[in-house]
Amino acid sequence: MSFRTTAVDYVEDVSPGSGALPPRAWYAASDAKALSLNGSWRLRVSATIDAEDDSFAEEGYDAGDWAEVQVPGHWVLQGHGSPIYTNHLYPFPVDPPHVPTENPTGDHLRVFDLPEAWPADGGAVVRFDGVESCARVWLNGTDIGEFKGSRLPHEFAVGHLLKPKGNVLAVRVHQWSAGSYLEDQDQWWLPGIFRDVTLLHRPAGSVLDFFVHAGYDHVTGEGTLRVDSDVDGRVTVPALDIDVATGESVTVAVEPWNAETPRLYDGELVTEGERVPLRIGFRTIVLEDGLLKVNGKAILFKGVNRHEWHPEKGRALDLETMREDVLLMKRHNLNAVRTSHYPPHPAFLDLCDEYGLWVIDECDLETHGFTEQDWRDNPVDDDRWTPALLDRAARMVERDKNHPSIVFWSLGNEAGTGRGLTAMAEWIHGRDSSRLVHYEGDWNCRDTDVYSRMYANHAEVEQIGKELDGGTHKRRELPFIQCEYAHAMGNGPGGLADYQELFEKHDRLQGGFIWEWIDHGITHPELGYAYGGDFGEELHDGNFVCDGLIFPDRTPSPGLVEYKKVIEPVRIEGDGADGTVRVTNKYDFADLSALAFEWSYQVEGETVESGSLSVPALKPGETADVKLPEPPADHRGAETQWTVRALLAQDTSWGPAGHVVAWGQFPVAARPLPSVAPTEGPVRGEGQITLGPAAFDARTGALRSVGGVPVEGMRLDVWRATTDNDDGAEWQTDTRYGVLWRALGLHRMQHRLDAVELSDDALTVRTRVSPAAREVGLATVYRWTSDGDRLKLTVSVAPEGDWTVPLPRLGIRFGLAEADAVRWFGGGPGEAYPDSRLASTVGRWQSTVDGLQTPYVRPQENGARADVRWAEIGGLRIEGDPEFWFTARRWTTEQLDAATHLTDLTPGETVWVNLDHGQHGLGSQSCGPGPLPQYHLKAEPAQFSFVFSTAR
Ligand code: IPT
Repeated sequence: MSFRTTAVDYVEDVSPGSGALPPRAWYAASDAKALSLNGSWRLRVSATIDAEDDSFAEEGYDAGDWAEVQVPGHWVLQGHGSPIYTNHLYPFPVDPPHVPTENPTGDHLRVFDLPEAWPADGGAVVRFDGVESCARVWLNGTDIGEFKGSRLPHEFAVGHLLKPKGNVLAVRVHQWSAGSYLEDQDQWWLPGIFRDVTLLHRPAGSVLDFFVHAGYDHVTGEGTLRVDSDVDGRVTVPALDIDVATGESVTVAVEPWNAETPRLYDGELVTEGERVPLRIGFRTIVLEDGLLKVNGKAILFKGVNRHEWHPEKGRALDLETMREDVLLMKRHNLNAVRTSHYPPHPAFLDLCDEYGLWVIDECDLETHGFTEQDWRDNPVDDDRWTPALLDRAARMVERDKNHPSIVFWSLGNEAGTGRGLTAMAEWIHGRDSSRLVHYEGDWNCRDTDVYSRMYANHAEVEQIGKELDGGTHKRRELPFIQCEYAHAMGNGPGGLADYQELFEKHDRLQGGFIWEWIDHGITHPELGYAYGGDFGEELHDGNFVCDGLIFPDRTPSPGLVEYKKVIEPVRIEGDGADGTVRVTNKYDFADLSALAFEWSYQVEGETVESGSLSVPALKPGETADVKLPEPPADHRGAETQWTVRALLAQDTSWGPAGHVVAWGQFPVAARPLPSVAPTEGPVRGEGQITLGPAAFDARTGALRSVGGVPVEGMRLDVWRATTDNDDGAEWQTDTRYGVLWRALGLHRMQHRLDAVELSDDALTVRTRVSPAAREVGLATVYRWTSDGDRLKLTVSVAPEGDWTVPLPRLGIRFGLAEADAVRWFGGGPGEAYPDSRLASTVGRWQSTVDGLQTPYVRPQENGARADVRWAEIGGLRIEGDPEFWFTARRWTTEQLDAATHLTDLTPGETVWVNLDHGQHGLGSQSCGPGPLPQYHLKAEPAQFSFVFSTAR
């Protein structure tokens, strides 16, 4: 016996739906009337698909007591139900195409009148740009169809149903459907009508679908334009004097489009009933000599994976937020974006055309959860699902085909392999031969035009670059990209510069896309930003959803600042001694005429003179040696350096004049190391020992004060609050040091006091630092000397026992009772770590203690400043021999380690300062490889010194 009515069978039907119009090119606005149906809608959420009947769709239904919801939006972010985060696990039993009985269903209702000026003739369509995951639609009580494919547009013909006043648009949205099996992307599950709803007038003779073909011949400098249109008409491009019929080709001299100089020509497609604006970019994409070339040139992707995200609105992004993403990307030297893992709001692609970004447009497809059952029953290898896959491919390609920025069509992400993918690739190749097909899961490149991988380590990337990776014959003929690499979860990624070096060295390596753009944290009243598990989910993947280069509020993280430096389009190297700077243009297309160069000269980190530098407008790949001016007057004995910067010469669409694009620094005179002649000796007094400006505990030899500034708990420190990349992912096969460190007990080191020795010129404290239950230890000697004015500490560390792991950090830490302002000479302004330090600029910096913190959504080690020569904090001046890593925070490392959200960190009275001789690298092991061996902080004998005095 069945209790189900046929009216709900569509939810578990593998078909894409029924009633929708064929997909077609998307455009924002034409001269045809349009009515946005965004805004406040009525909402009723039920626990199941059939708890309520569909009478709400009928005219006259009174929804007065329903809630209100904003469209575009997700109802779970507007107080109805909760978001769920899983990486690849389906949050429901895997039994395709079935979904749970508990299937939150949001009935949406909107009543609207037609505007006065709405023409009486012609038809109309209602367009949904994105609804998750399945919807049934009624207009004025008539069922007009149902659809799946959350991040794809669906249009329905409704002209015959419209009336001037009181139209009732009813949309029933189900959170789960057969379509959910195809949408297992690593992100929050967020049901709702999350993109625009628009009513479009369709005048008689209006435009249907059209395809702009705009190629560029880099040999002749000519572009060829042909606009194929389902409805005949004319195509005009005033700036090019083009006025041709649709379907007719025309070849004229043009400026080509590329991501660096994104020349767009405004045009128009005019049919009998409509004028549609066109923005045409001429470019030709080919595979040639095993390389992807645009307009005759092999390009290098400096990309990022972008999910649509807003901390309050989820995936319902407004235009300004999209623009902010594009501007941030351009200002950080990125040139490419993969729309992981679904087609974005179409307006985002308009922005990519306009500002210039290469795009991998990815289909709304991922079946990653089937990996749990060795990919059995994977929909992409089951013919019953192929129509749904082809529908998704067509909806993406047809919608987006007129964007010059799109280079690749991507079949989807993490969907295993199967016939359905092949069918998609075949269809796409047949429909659009002017672009290439991408899919990462196809390591043999059976269906694809590029060898693409994710998280391959440096060594493998190098093998691939050298073409020593083998593979199928077809693969060997193809270029290589990393569609995902460098996992930006928490503190990191490390190792970017090392990847970039490989990408630039081997032609076959055409760059990559960092995982990922933004942390998907959700604004939360108690937690700051919520992540997986914070909404009581049954299954979740914690903060794996916070792995972006920008924080949820779009503040750039240090990872983005590092990436900007690593991929800068101008290389500036110099030789301080002979006073020349070598400038190399690393753009693919642009010369350097848009940039102005500036030199400055620093003494002890402070700029004493600066001026402009004339650099020729080098073409891509060219290098010039440019003479620097005579260095400013002699600064004998001081550390001096040049800094040369490349700035935007004029305001551009994405950055103001003066915006720094690239820079280089090179030393002239080396730093004089601090020296303290040990002229004083320690004096034993009443319970304390004094030495120069310092007082020590007589029994333990612990430092108590320097020049009257109290100092608490100074001792060796090897622990850091492990980063997501230290901890690694549980499925990582590589060594996960964060886990090993904790198992070894490095977070609970004991300090055994062996001796306090007073000699004529030094106080020496001998200790052994080691964890309970283990034989490994660090014999640690603190040797204090003074010249009466200043106090020098030399720490000597000798590992004992069998150390099989590197150290998290090696240095000293201590507490200061009163400290806020910090000044330093060294790397800044932001944090740096051994394998993420290119962006650290040597200079004089200042901050508050709070300003030194990097707000990783899950608190962890952060905020170290590299190459610090000296720092002043809390009345103390500290000079290093050699330079050191400086960190200060208003909580202990233990508190930082224990915190799960930023709101767990409550400042105490004491400021804890770490002065490190070494830090372990960051790597990318929360999904990819750990730090390269050269960035490991090996447990080996070490000696380092600090000189303390009171700050001037
Ligand atoms: C890879 C996914 O493609 C991406 O969506 C994201 O989940 C990323 O990992 C991690 O944040 S898949 C991984 C198993 C290599």
